[in-house]
Amino acid sequence: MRIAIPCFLLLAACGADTDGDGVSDREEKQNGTDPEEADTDGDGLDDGLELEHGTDGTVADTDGDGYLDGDEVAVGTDPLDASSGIYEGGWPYYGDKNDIVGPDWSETLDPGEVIYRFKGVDQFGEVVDLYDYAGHGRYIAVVLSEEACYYCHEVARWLNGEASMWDQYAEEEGWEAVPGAVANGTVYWVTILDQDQGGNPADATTVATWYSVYPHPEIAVLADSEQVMATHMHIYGYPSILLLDDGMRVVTYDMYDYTMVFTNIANIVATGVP
Ligand SMILES: [Ca+2]
Ligand SMILES: [Ca+2]
Ligand SMILES: [Ca+2]
Ligand SMILES: [Ca+2]
Repeated sequence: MRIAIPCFLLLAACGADTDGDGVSDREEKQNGTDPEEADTDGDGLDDGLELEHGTDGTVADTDGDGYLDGDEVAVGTDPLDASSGIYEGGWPYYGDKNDIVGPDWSETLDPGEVIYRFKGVDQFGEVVDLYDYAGHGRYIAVVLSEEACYYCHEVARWLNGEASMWDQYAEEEGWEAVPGAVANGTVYWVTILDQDQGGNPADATTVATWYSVYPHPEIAVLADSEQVMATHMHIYGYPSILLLDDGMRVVTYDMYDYTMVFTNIANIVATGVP
């Protein structure tokens, strides 16, 4: 009489499991995964777990929704369903964000300082963690605005590809590449509103209204209902914009201005660095 012994009980029955991911070397070869690499596609799920979840061990984002299989399993969204994503807006997600040590910034927000971990409700009513923008190898522009800020509206129009007073500035200053860089994800852009038209704290309605006027698919609009960013940024006027690296460290701080960050973004498009 023969007794079938499952591989996980006796690997000798199926051959060695060199990388210890619960899948034998032989089976890995059949599956196309790497017998010497527990997480072949580097998505945070070991090859054995990929088999359990039915995901593709050789594709980091099996359903192509922009979120890694491992992140989806950790958060609880469906890694096999593109309509089930982490943020409805499709904003980035960073599984290791708790490892960012910060904030450690001064009143002047000098280069290299780690910014405050802001969380605010977005135009779809979801709370977004700013640190989810870290870890993707991209720079992040974070602009603090209010509804009553004229230049903030003009820049939103410009980024949306509508005629704006900014067209002329862009031509004069060499910033023409900025809207395209935001649209194609070369840089991330996050708009934070902390006041509505009447000077009251922004809320979910404020950001939904802003989005209805400027429906940019790549820009999260977040409400800072507690006005904590204004406090941390020591602002004296809107807009004030930060350019951050992918470790949430300040690259540039434009207080009551945009110009240095726009030059940085144009430089990133041209050379890869700000
Ligand atoms: Ca293995
Ligand atoms: Ca994997
Ligand atoms: Ca996915
Ligand atoms: Ca999904």
